[in-house]
Amino acid sequence: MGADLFGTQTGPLSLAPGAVLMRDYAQPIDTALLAAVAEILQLAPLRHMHTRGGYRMSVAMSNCGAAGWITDRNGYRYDAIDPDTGRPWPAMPGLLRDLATRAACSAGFPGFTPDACLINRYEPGARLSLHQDRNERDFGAPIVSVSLGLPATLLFGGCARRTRPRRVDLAHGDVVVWGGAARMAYHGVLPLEEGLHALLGRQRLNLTFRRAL
Ligand code: MD3
Ligand code: FE
Repeated sequence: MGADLFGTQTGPLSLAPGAVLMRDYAQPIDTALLAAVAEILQLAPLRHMHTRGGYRMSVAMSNCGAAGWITDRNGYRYDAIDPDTGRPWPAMPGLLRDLATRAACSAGFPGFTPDACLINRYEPGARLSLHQDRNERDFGAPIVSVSLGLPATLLFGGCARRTRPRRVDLAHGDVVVWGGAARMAYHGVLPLEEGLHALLGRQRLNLTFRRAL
């Protein structure tokens, strides 16, 4: 879209074909989002999962929705049951689901109905190495990401690992829709820098909404 009289970008910003950044999109409902996430985390506490290779992830994770993303000695997959509690993941609150559906629609992906929401919690130093999201059944559906709390630098490359990634700073309230050609792009997050956020303190939360099953 356009720029305001200060030259600041307003409205959706195209990062690459299929990737749409909407600055501050979730900010108007941030406290309600955080309250909903806090309730989910009471039922399905954050935990540091382990990769197939046995490494403990620096990012702590949980999920809500019909399916949750997990990793352990058997690798990456989606499962309806939280392995730590033995119960189904908490239901996805309407507020979260509707935010993802609205954002996807604004980015040109009408009818997005996520069945999985992965909650990533970064503390200073936590990072996510370059990867593709390929555990979902239908790559035709986009992924919607919502950043809350401390800012982070996202690395965003191409569909081949060798493509040199670009850096995109993501701040509290920013929403990105990753669909089309961007859906299979390699991406990662640089180590979180120290800081104190007014609502979240020394952490960053990232919500990713997916059509997993
Ligand atoms: C680009 N999460 O959970 S969100 C992940 O900030 C993940 O916690 C990061 O990568 C985080 O898998 C990045 C931005 C993001 C999410 C999905 C993508 C970028 C993407 C899928 C395809 C391309
Ligand atoms: Fe990812």
